[in-house]
Amino acid sequence: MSSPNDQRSGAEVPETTTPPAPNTRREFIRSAGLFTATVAGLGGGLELLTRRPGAGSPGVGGAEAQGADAFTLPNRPLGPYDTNEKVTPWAQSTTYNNFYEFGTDKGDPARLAASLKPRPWTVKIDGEVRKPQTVDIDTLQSWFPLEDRIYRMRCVEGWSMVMPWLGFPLGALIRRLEPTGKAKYVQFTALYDPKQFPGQRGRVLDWPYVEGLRLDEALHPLAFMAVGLHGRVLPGQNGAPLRLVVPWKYGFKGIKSIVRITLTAEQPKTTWALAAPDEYGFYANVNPAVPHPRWSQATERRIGELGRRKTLPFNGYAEQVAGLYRGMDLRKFY
Ligand SMILES: Nc1nc2c(c(=O)[nH]1)N[C@H]1C(S)=C(S)[C@@H](COP(=O)(O)O)O[C@H]1N2
Ligand SMILES: [Mo]
Repeated sequence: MSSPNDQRSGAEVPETTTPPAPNTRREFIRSAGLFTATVAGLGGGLELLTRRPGAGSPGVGGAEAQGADAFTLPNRPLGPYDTNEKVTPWAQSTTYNNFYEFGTDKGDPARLAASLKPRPWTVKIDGEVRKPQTVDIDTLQSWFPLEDRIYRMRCVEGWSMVMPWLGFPLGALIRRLEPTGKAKYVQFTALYDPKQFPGQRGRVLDWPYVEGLRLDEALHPLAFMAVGLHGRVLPGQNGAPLRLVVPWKYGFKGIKSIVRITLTAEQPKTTWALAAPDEYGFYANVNPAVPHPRWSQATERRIGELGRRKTLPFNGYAEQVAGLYRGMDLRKFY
């Protein structure tokens, strides 16, 4: 991101990590403490969480060669929001991470993630909503059927991955909270706890990490709250127990380990825009035409691939999201 680790060399991805024994959806629910709630409360959602052997999935073919990873990919036809690109193996998506609460090196989050305790966990919901409340993470999860989403993720540093998330649409959560007429934005706050996050013992960023979206962005069907990855409970290094995923924006918008969601009338402050306002804006839509002040954004390195590929406007989601920004100068609102 800023000086500590931008544009590192190509040799950072460890190749030795053994994936844990693959879970089925059912095991996912049980290990997340969700099984009872799901059976009792979700009805039709249960099918989504249960593997259906034999159901064809064009997107999974490319992943079969990845061994254990293929086993945990969604056993279903691709949905309208999924990419059919080769999924980044678990061994890479869980060991090459940005999560400065653990440290600024890509390997720090995986090395130190055991100090993060994702249960018990509550999320405070406040601001311009008719139903402010503090809710336990398992209760919050039980409100929605879990869905798979295979999304590209493009970091502002110039690398990308393909991530098979498990979670629910952010819009479903927002609507359930009933925003007031004054609500125009959503602010997200990550956990502040230096006992769990060794990186917070230093001041590399202004803690806690905060992020935000415009309300219409948050309601877009692509905006997603992840509680799982590769069919498993979300690992600490990827933002357990709850993280935001906004696939058309640079990765730093995807705030991890969320403890508070606030609906606001004013545009909220966001961590990287505060840290380096000339480098990172509130919008942070992936845009190959707008270079970072210190490097081009025209191309990216897909983790696991040699060479670079072209970066696409809105990270390839222009057809779905460009309408949100009609009339805006995307060079000014970066
Ligand atoms: N709380 C918090 N969330 C965060 C970050 C962080 O440092 N702290 N880093 C961001 C950045 S820069 C990226 S690219 C993504 C990386 O997500 P991943 O490690 O799951 O791939 O998380 C984002 N979310
Ligand atoms: Mo990033």
